[in-house]
Amino acid sequence: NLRTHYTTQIDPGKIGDDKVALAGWVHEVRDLGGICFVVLRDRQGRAQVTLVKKKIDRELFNFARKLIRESVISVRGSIKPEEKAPNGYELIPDEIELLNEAESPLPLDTTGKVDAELDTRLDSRFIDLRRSRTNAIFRIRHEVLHAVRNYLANDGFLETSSPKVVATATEGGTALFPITYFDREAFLNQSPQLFKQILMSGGMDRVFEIGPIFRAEEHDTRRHLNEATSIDIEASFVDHFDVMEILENMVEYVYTRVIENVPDALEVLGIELKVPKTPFLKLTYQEAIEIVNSHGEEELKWGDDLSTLSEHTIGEHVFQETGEEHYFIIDWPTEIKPFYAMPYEEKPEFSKSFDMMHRTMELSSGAQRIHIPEMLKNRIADQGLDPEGFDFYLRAFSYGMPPHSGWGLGCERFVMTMLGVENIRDVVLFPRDRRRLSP
Ligand code: ATP
Ligand code: AMO
Repeated sequence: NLRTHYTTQIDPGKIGDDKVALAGWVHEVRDLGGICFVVLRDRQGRAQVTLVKKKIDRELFNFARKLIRESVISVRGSIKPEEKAPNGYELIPDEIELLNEAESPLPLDTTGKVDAELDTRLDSRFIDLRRSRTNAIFRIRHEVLHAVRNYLANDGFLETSSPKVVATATEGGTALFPITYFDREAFLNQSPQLFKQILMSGGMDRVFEIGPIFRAEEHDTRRHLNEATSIDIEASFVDHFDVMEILENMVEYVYTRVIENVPDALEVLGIELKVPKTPFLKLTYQEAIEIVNSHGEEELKWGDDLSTLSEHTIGEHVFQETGEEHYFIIDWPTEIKPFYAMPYEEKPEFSKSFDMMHRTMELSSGAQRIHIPEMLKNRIADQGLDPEGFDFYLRAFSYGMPPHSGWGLGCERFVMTMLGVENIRDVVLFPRDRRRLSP
């Protein structure tokens, strides 16, 4: 066995004379002459391997002293409680096996002592991931997705997958990536939107998907990716208020699970996470633009989309008033929402749509959908799209489509706002943006 435990799985009080094996990377070698410490690092943490010259085989001692940082080793030996060592123990080795030697110098410092530019870190992501901050972010991201799946499955949602190669656009406004599909032109999908709606006609009732979305947005910002991960739900026989409730409760649940399950990762990042209070404040679009206009930095007219600056103005305003970072903006003008959003019967210039916002940016959009085929066809045409291209979608509405609602939540934005990370690329293993196609 190369490994019997992770470094954090050892309870020095419980492990007696049993031999253990740890495996990982040489984080540091401290050679003090008469004593040598090798700090071994694995995914979960660190352990101190202690070699006292007088008490240990001379050859093993000399071998340990010469280990090159970031080489891969497996160490077998016995555990001794030691309060000053990480996790309260040290490992006295019988054997150190060098599994792979690292070259030096390293492309990046892994100890966190020397900071590197994001681009340098992304170019060498394999080694960046060995830094404790990066490691913590991705352990938290895992916990977020795990909690999302748990929450939705427990709430009766079935996990589904939709095609990523498609023939049509869904989200007007953002461009598509064209690809060659045999002898035809096709596109990378911007959203599971049309497919999750078709599933409602199929009687699947409540579905969710966690998957990639592709958007050929040319802008280079800290919160846009060209390939992002979307958490999507769609549910039948419910309205937009019902799915907003699912969303806020899910957010609350996910924060709670992260605090409970990965406190050590939060500690590495120096974050004291606060669970958002539900229900989230609901501002109407009208109220939102009034807040912006009353702050005087910008003048918005009814029908304008919210700029980045206005999102910040409203976010700060809400935070000052409520102390909370999450809120909804509801009842958007029908004309600035996608064709599938349901207008209010009595005031069709407003739609049953919402955005879920964080103080700093939009996290999610959703709506009750149009389930009446004629109305949907007209809305597609109104937005300058060709209804014929939507045949495969529209057909699902003519043979018994229930009223339904749903939302899409950007996974990366959810994680970055939770952790207060400045750049969205920090929460993606291998980000795709305007300039980056490798690794
Ligand atoms: P979504 O597109 O998912 O609705 P989003 O937050 O990406 O959400 P966008 O419509 O892309 O929304 O942009 C929202 C606001 O961000 C826009 O009103 C625009 O002012 C601003 N924005 C978009 N691109 C840029 C950019 N390159 N630089 C600065 N601000 C931008
Ligand atoms: P929307 O276009 O608002 O809605 O996208 C939903 C959420 O996905 C995230 N997102 C992105 N994150 C990073 N980079 C991008 N380029 C990017 N684009 C989108 C955001 C955004 O709020 N079909 C609807 C959802 C629905 O109505 O169910 C949709 O796609 O967090």
